[in-house]
Amino acid sequence: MRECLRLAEHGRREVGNGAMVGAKLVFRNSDIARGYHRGFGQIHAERDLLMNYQGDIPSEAILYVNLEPCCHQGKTPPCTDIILKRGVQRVCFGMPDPDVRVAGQGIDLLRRNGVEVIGPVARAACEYFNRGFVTMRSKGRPWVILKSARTRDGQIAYADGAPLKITNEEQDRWSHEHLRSKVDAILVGVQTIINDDPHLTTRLVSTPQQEGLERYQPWRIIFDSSLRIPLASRVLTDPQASKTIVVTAPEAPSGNKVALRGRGVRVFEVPLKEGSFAFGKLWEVLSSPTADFKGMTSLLVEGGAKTWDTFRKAGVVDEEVTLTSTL
Ligand code: AOF
Ligand code: ZN
Repeated sequence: MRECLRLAEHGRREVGNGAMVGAKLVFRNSDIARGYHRGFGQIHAERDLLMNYQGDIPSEAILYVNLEPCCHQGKTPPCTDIILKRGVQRVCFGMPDPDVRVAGQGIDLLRRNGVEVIGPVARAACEYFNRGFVTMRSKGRPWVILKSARTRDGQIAYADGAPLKITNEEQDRWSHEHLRSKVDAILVGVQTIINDDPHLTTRLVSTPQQEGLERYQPWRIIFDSSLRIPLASRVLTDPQASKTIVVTAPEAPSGNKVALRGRGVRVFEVPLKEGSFAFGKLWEVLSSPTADFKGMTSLLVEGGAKTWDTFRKAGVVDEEVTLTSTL
């Protein structure tokens, strides 16, 4: 199952609002075939494997997969169809699928058709591995990491809002590699853009993780209810401007929306509720795929104080990372 997760890892950042899934066919302790879910809208891991491998499948062979095989027609056909058609007789799965279209029915269908189904065999590890997908399917929102930095005496900024550099280069490199590069989006409030004009990129990651591919750039989401964002800010003018999403209120000035959209920046409208964005609607917008947007399941909230507060008060923080100044 650990090897299924290793295969599944290739789909990280590619699967949009879906799951990372890997599969292996094992016969007498050796691998016959492998497969994984390569990206949003593409064939699932089991089908990938069974299309890679066209040979006969011995009855004792076991198909290992980290997620219960699906039995629904989604963007691709049900995995259970091809598993049955190809005569796989034993399936071992890591965790049940929390998607309501599957939710145990994949396993039932296989069993009803005489397949021996073993599992869940590593439920906690598999659920943690796919925590973005699991949180989205079970709570309707992404996995949220809140990252903050503070000096040893607890300061996060100067009182007048002037930028205060707290973390050192090594800490920044760490957060680019282990936080920013692992999430679908980085989120900040507009005041952070006004005060610090951050890049919000993964530029300190030394080598692209996958050879031959460009360095991954997560979405950059700016909370800006009245569209105060300066048009000269880095997130709107750098080469990754098309990976910026400004979340604003429907009543924000429409001229500003037009100006942002004209630069290739996405403007998502979310209604306000008691002065903050209505989270239910926000999640809906961020998780719903459109023609050129795959949806997302993980979010890194980088500040500032008001934005952290909004997320904490709403009880939607799954993980907190605080970097403390070394000086
Ligand atoms: C599997 N194997 O490799 C994956 C599964 O829209 P679709 O067709 O891609 O379906 C998405 C749903 O399919 C997703 O929510 C999850 O339930 C399942 N993903 N299932 O058997 C896979 N990626
Ligand atoms: Zn499937």
